[in-house]
Amino acid sequence: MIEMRLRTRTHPDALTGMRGKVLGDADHDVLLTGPARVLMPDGRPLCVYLPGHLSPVLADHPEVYEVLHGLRNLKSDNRGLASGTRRRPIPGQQRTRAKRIASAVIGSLETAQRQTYCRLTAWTGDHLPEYERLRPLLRSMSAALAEHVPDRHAAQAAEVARTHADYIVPGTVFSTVTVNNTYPTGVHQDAGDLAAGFSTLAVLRRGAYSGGRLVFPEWRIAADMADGDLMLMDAHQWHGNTAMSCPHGVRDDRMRACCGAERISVVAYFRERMTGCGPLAEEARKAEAIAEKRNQFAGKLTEADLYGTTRPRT
Ligand SMILES: O=C(O)CCC(=O)C(=O)O
Repeated sequence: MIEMRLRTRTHPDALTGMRGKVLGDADHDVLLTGPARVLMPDGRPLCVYLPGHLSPVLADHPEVYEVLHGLRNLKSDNRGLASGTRRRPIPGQQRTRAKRIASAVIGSLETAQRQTYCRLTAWTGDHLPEYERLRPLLRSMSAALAEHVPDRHAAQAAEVARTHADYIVPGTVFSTVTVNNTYPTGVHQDAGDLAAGFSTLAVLRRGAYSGGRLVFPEWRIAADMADGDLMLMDAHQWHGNTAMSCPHGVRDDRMRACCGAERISVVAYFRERMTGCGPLAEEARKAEAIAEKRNQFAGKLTEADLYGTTRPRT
């Protein structure tokens, strides 16, 4: 494996202008093509690229692709800059929304704004056997993190040990997984994952397409992730993808329907506020109590009535 220490970075003003943008090939100078460890100028790891690392586990477990492919119709308008657009206000609501993209969050989530209890995401709760079928892939990703970035893995494992087992993929240091299907992410930084930990990103690829390279634009480094490739990465650094195209065009429907092109990225990580969650059954009781109050008073209650005088953890 080659090791590379970066010296130069993109000027902050230029980087600001890139936020939310889908990148092009002019946004990187170095394309990683073999196993590589890339360090930032201060010695912290930016990424470790492991081409083909997951090919054996994907070959042994074809069901993993089937489950991930099955998630392609789950859309999200909550990915902010990663959607390649800016958030827009929703009339009459405090919430904002970005473009709808094929991005699904599966696994566990902590409390957030109006979701005042920890939980499994809706898909996960409804499809537990399918979620469990992803374990071989997730275990292999977690083991690679332990082997190649042991200090970050240890920091994450320590937080996992403080978290109720209901929320952790057994045999891994992951609580949560984002699965993206065939769209280029705009330049963004991930949020909510453990700062002292490290993120892991796998790619499964089908059909003919070009682009979709994973780029760290501040450092002008990229990888054209092939099927079975794994990137261990600091997701708090700006990152995004180059535009994707296939012989029939660039739109998502063209990519899938005409070219049979598919790029699935699987981002597995630990959400740092999961440590504050009670057992799943206890959190589910909280959720039921709130739903019951809502139903009883059908929209006549304030947040203080529902949650008490102080706002619960968000
Ligand atoms: O698909 C990729 O290469 C990047 C995915 C990503 O950055 C994300 O989902 O946050």
